[in-house]
Amino acid sequence: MTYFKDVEQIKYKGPKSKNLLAFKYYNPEEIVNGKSMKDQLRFAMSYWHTFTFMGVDPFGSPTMDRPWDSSEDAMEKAIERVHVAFEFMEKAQIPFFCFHDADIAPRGKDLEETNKRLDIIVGVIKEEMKRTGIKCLWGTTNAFGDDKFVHGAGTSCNATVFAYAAAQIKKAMEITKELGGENYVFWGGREGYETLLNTNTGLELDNLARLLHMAVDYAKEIGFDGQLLIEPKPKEPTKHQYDFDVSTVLAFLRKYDLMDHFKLNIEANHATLAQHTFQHELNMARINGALGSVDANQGDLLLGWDTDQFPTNIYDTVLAMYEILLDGGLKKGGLNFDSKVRRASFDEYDLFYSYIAGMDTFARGLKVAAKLLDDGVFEDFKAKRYASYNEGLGKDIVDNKIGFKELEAYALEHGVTKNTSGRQEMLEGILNQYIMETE
Ligand code: XUL
Ligand code: CO
Repeated sequence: MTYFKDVEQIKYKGPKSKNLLAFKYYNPEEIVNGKSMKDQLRFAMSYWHTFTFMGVDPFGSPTMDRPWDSSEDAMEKAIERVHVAFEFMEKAQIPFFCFHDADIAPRGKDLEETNKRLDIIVGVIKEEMKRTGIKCLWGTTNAFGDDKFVHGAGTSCNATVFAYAAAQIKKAMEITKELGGENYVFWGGREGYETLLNTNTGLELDNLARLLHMAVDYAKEIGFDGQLLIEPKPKEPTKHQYDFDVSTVLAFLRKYDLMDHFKLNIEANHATLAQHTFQHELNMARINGALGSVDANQGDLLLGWDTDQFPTNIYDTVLAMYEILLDGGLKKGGLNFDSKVRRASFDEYDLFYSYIAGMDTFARGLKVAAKLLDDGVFEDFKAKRYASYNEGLGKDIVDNKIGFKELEAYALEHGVTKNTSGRQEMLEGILNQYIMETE
């Protein structure tokens, strides 16, 4: 059964094309910075936003009446969604997908039935993967939606809920391995708190670390060699999420001796919710050797919540790709569109327009970032800006050769040299020029 009859595979037609169902900048085979765009960008479809989001918001009912959801039987519907998801990815040229267990199969009456259902759907997904060559970027479990997780999963005050969450993670890791997933993600859905009047934060954080150590051990036991990732987010659904931002997660990983086993999955809209830029979060992960993968989306400056919009802001994608290229590329990671169409964009063809817009914006971002790096625009400026640490006094500081007494003697004798301008506006002007002029 074909659901997108009016769409052939989306092809690159160049920036002058007026074809709305074509890529203007994403040219999968074009080589940028030594690799094809396809291999540089490693685009992934989020199963949840693309095939299980029906347009519900806190004020209104579903708006997306999908033709592939016509069966009354939950398993038949789930199977049809697999087929349409692969038709969509093939036509949109998306080489990877990401999923939660709950996205692909309906929950059963108990864990046993849920797991059996997962096995059936995983079988169908595997056939489609074989047919299309599309791969799994990462899997995860949904340990936040069900009412049992009302007080959290690994940080629940109820030990039986902790056990249930562990059982779900165990199964989700097994099926991610079965699907050849290159990473496994932990987003702390309800791992956080609303009030300290009823919360033992010390125990909750220790328990979260225990759960993650168990996951590390189990990955080793079953031979899952994918990268484990933590996805920071400061708030929503809880008022205070424990995995607040990159720096908070790094401190947690270091405290609990987990640094060797985890990297981070950085989401743009989570960065801005934490009052950081997307680039800041990528930068913090990069300089700590912990940049794993990316959830590509954008928020809305005027709204204070996680709007998960498709990324169309070229500045953000240039600066994100800049950090990613400085890190040597995405490696096992990818750009997962953790993005959803607006509730009013309810037509199924809106899925194509939104992915095309997101993929083109990142493709262009990649090219501009690669040119900025090639020409040494900001890196040469930075090298000169910090040149005082290359010799003499500065080199002694960097080499840890001197302390307060020697520094005081230096200051008393020499004072300070004249500061030079930071030239922010000049650099912003150059950035604009590259965005507008790069071929
Ligand atoms: C929630 C979010 C999740 C994770 C996976 O804000 O980003 O979809 O990416 O659980
Ligand atoms: Co996400």
